[in-house]
Amino acid sequence: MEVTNLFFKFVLQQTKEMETQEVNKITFEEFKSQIISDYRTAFMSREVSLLSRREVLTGKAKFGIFGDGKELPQIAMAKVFKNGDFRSGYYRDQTFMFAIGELKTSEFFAQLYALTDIEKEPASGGRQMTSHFATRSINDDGSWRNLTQQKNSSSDISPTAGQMPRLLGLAQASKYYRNVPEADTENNFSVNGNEIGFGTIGDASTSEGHFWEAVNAGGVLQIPMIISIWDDGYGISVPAKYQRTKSNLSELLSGFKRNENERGYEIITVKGWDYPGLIDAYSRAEKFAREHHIPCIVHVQECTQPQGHSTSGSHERYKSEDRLTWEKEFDGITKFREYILAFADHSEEIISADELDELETKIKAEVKAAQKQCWEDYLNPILDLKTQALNLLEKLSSESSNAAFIGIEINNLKAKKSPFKRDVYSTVRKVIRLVRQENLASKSALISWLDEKFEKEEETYSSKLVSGTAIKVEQVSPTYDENPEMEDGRVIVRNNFDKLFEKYPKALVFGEDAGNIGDVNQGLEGLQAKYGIDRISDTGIREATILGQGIGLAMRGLRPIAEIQYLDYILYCLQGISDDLATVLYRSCGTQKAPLIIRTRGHRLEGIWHSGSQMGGILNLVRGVNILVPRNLTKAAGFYNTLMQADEPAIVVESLNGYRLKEPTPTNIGEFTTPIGEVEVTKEGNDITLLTYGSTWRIVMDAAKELEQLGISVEVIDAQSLLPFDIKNDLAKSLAKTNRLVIVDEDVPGGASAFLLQNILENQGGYFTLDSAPLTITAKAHRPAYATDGDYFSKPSLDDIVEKVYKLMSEAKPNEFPSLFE
Ligand SMILES: Cc1ncc(C[n+]2csc(CCOP(=O)(O)OP(=O)(O)O)c2C)c(N)n1
Ligand SMILES: [Mg+2]
Repeated sequence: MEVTNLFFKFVLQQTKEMETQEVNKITFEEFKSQIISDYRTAFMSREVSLLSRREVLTGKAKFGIFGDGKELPQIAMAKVFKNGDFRSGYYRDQTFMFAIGELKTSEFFAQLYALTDIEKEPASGGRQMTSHFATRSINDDGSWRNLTQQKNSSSDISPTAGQMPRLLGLAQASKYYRNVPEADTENNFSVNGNEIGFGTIGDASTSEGHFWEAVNAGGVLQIPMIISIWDDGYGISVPAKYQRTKSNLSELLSGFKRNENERGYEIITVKGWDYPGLIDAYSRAEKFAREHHIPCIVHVQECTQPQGHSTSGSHERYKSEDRLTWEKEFDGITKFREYILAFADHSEEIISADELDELETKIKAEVKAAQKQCWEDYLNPILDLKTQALNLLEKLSSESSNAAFIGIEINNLKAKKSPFKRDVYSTVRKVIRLVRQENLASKSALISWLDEKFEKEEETYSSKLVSGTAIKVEQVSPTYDENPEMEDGRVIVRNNFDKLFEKYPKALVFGEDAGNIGDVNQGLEGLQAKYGIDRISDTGIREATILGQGIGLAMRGLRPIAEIQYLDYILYCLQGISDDLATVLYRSCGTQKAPLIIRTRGHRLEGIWHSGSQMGGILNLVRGVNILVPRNLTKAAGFYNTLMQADEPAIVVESLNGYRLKEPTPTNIGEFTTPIGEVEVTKEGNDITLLTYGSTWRIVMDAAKELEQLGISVEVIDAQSLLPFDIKNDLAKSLAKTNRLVIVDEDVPGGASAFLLQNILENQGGYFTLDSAPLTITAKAHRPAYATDGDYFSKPSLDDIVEKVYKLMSEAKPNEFPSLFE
């Protein structure tokens, strides 16, 4: 009788919220095999953690951070995770990944050793540190896989809570697909918007602003998302009382709870060692999220960390004896075992203690075998590399007059039983330096071997920063009537967006004031009324999660345009652009993409937080994202048209003071493109090349006119695309003619201008054609002071440009251009 009580308690809990369904759907036999299989997964995952830590401590792997102590909740979460669903989680989730069948033990070890074979380490091809999980979303040619037919995990990042903003978009995509079904005609992304975004986060990481911003936004959006908090009471060594106002997180979060009157969250609290309780918690959460798009928080309390935080230290340093004893007693696997064996005490056995012991022994052996095989898979190619190098080195040594020195290097390398590739290559490179004065066939053979290997290693470690599609989009110039109508720039970009939303049902735009009023500068005016609130929408003031929404939506096949109201405020989401968006393709080794367009506006306004020109700072943090700085709104529209045909992320910085300037209206709105990675010569000249971009271009053009009057023939080039910059080396061509270079921008000294200089002088070899030292004319190092005069003294003015260019020419040709101020 008692037995059935236990069994039925389980079944009832599992179906508590499903009153319409028949209660007893599974038989005891099925229940038994489910339990044993779950125990197997949990125990296997634990064994992986234990063995992996040993691998780090014995020096075979560099660092380890594992999911021990969080096994049971993840097994419960995996049970409700269906095809089409997406995870956005963190480094503790190995058990979940095992349980959904998207991680093999061998793959876990492959990542631990940084094995670079994408087949063996599919999450990142050896690029990511251990426990950074991912599934494959795109094929090798960049096309989408059918994400509804597989279980999906967005690629993990290390910054705590960095996964939260992205989670929003992953969940919001379901709502979008449910409301705009024509966005998925290929049926690759959604089945009626039924997919859930599952987020996981550690308790201490909830101290981050990203967490609260994402929770708040998710409640506003009412999207199918389940946030699980693995609460083990610590963030490395720092306990809950230093992390948050109230140590009980669900109590702290209770203001977000929904009630009869107001939307909000379903908040569920459960213990991390309570197997049936966890199954119940997740089956309830799933129901709310999947069918009703009600966001849920599952606060999993009393998780443990059997091995402490990571391999970097031991938790005995900061946990009390009592805590450590409690953690042993309430270890999820110990408790699960007790739960399973308790059935026998009540006369109907699931498995005996002896059988369970036997199972454990078997699992340990399996894990060990997988680890051993993986270590060989990792090491053998390097040993092979070592053999190849040694053969070439020995041949060289036999011919070289430096044989004695080479011999030492050979012996050092031979002595390394588990070498890194670095040991092999470094030896070879050192030997090449040793024989620098010799001319031997065996030396040439060694050099060719090294070149060939390095080409492959370049692919292994440095490929897939971008897909390369953006620079390949077919170019279509804007066409004009004979007497084109002149329109405000904002109307041109608005009309272009109108065409894009008509053409691409996958396109949506969201941001502060983007919906109802159609953005503060009215570049989206009237479009919400035309395309609906799902596609053109307002958001709260929350740049980090506006960005995150965009990343998640893009990862689910949509073409989001995230509005960051002003370039000055992009700093709030620069972390996410840098850590997450810019690295998606690279860190997943080309298996995931997020072609998000960030639309913003800046340059040449007035005031410390309203002049947005921090381009150098941005440029240096977001490699992997296109940075486009159109000088007018036609150019901007062209960039959007190009980007929609490519699959790369981009930031488009529109010119804030360009919206009310008149531009001729193209006849092929929505069709013309602005090439990415190409500069434009906007005025030809012979004496000097002036490179600029964005709003400064207009000032430079005016300065160029005046300089012409002073007898200086200026070639003005608009960079327009900073990342990538000038792939056709047009600057070098211009310098070959003018032999003088001036770069003008309104960033700080050494900002974007330094980036451009490096490109031109070093990459394009521009240095060799210069007759004068290159000059940068930039803003001051401080933020620009307010108003007209603040601008005049903070940023390069027409006077500054004219004088500095003149001075450069005067130094070169004093007779022709006498000094202005002497
Ligand atoms: C932004 C950022 N700050 C600091 C770290 C270093 N760090 C890694 S994990 C961690 C503690 C996280 O604790 P918690 O969220 O409770 O997760 P747990 O490891 O306990 O599961 C810290 C501080 C980081 N990865 N990212
Ligand atoms: Mg913690």
